[in-house]
Amino acid sequence: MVIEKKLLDLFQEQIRNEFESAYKYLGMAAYFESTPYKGFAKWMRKQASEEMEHAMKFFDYVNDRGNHVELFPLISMPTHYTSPLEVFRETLEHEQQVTHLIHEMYRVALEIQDFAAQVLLQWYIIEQVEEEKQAQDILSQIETTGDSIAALMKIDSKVGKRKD
Ligand code: OFO
Repeated sequence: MVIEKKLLDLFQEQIRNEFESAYKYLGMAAYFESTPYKGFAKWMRKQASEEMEHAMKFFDYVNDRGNHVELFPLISMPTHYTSPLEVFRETLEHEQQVTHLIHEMYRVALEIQDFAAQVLLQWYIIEQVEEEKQAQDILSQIETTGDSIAALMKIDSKVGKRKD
C-alpha cells in the first residue's frame, strides 16, 4: 500500500535530512582531522556512516511501499569550528532537531492511521533517544575539562574507540 502524500513528502525530505546529517558530521570530521583530536574525527566519521544508513532505511522503505524516491539537493556544510565543545554542542542541538522531525512524522502517521509507517518510525524514535544520549554524554565530559588539553585528549582517545 503506497504512502499517502502528506507523509510521503515528509519521508522524501527526511531522506535528504539524513544525508545532510551525514554531510554535517563529515564536515565536523574534516575539522577534527585538522586538529590533534583524531578520536573525535573517527567518531564523527562513524556518525556520518550511521546517518547514511538512516537515509537508506527511509529510501528502501519508500521503495518497498511502492512509491518513487525523490532526491533533493544537499546544502554545503561548515568544516571550520573553534573547539570540540562548540562541535558537540551543535551535535546535540542537531540531534534534538532531528528528534523533533521524527516525532512530527509519527504524529502524521498516527493522524492518517498508517500503521506500518508507525512501526518504522518507532525504530527512529528509539534510535533518537540513543543519538541524543551519546551526544549529551560526550558534551558533558568535555564540559568538565575546563582549559585542560590533557583531559580533552583523554576523552578524545576514549571516544575514538567507538565501535558502531
Ligand atoms: Fe542522527 O539521527 Fe539520523 O535519524
